[in-house]
Amino acid sequence: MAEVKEYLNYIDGKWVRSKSGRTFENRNPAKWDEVVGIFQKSSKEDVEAAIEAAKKAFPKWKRIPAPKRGEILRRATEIIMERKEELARLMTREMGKNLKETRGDVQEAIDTGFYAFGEGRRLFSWNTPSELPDKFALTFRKPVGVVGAITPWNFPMAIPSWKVFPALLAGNTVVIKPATDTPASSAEMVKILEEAGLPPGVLNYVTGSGSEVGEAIINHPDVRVVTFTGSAEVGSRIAEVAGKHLKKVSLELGGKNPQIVMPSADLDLAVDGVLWGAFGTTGQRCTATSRLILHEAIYDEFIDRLLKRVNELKIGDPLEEDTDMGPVINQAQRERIHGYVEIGKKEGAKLLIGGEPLTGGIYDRGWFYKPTIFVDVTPDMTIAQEEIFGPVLSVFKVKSLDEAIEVANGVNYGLSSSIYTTNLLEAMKAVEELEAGITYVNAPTIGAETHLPFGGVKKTGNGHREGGWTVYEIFTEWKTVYIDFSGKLQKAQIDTWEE
Ligand code: UN1
Repeated sequence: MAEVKEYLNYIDGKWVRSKSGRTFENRNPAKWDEVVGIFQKSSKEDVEAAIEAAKKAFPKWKRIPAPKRGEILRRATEIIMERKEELARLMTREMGKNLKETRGDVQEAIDTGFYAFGEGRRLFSWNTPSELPDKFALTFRKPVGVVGAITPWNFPMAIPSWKVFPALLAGNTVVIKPATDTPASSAEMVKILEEAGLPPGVLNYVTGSGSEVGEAIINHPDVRVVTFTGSAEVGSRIAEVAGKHLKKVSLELGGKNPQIVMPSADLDLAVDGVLWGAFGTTGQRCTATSRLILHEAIYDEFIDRLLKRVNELKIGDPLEEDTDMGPVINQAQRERIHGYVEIGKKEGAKLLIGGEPLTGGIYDRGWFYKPTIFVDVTPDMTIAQEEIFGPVLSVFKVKSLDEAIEVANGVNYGLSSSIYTTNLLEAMKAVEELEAGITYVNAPTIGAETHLPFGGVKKTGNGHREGGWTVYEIFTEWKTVYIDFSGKLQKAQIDTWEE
């Protein structure tokens, strides 16, 4: 077996061990016995050093013109492009999703990097007429300061890139804490940014647990923005602490995303959609389809076609090109998913397929779980309401579009949503009525593109949107400037203008 690589923290431009002297292993969820890397189990002291470095680097970094900051991101993105295949393979080993998907994950980082590069020559702001003569009213975007980025394991490079690239482009400095299940992909991203010429201290990388490293980041007074993607529970804790310190905070939390299928839909297309939405990434996306809402007129037919296709899914080693579905991320998560399945059965939902771990052969070496479908699910059940984050789909039968929309909206989350129909009026109504940050028509709930706003309503977040131009609202503050060249005292709201 090849020697296992030890990854260090990156603080003030140097790769260093944790002052705690502790480390942790990152294992391949498809092959328990394979250690992907050894990482630093950092403490509060490491976080303080990283924040100190970021604070020290900020005054210089923010003075570099945005187009020039963008040049560094462009170089980094070009390196990611060159190394795409190798990065995807590493990511599959640490996260367990198949190669097609990890290539897509790296591609999201590439798309985000080039968008950020372009934004260096935009970062548009507004000018507007003053109410007084000989006076300009202008606005500018300013960086906020030190950003703390806490990222999840399901998109090991894409989500760090959504946060780090725009934060840096806007002139902030960053401390990133990646998920302990997937720290290698973000370490590679940091190395690439270093190679592309990012000055020391501008980006710092500290690995370790949420309770030590995450808490130290969110509680530190010098971190002015916290950006987090993960569970609603942790998000709410972050908002509480950030509220106490009056920090800016951007949260991307859970989803319970519905796909509605109406009688006029192309059923094969809708089956393709739900298979990809529910079982792609083994159901471990915030945008995953966890609820399928079928009109009664096509219910039986649809379930038949869906079952046939689920049985054909190839579940196995995600490094093999034809694998559709890999394992779930870890043992705790598999137990959690199974716990929900047990609750579903107890509450009276009918298990149509799956509902247990896969066993035998390679399955005994990884955290594999069968694609699982429940029918006869009613909106009040736990599996209809809570985010499971695994390959579990709940199916509902409805009599009308109105009822479908009512079921779709009857949860606390509102990230993504989808309707399959060829009826224009139904499509428009769904677009108008579905309570979600994203609605797809004749496409699955997953597959957001990086240059559009990404985020959700209700408990999915706190009103921010990542992606595209909207992410720059998170990482900038507005400066309003009035320039009076009248040569006299002019009083807004009081003086009236006369020739
Ligand atoms: C997530 O699951 O947190 O739209 C992000 C999608 C991906 C991003 C998902 N582009 O499914």
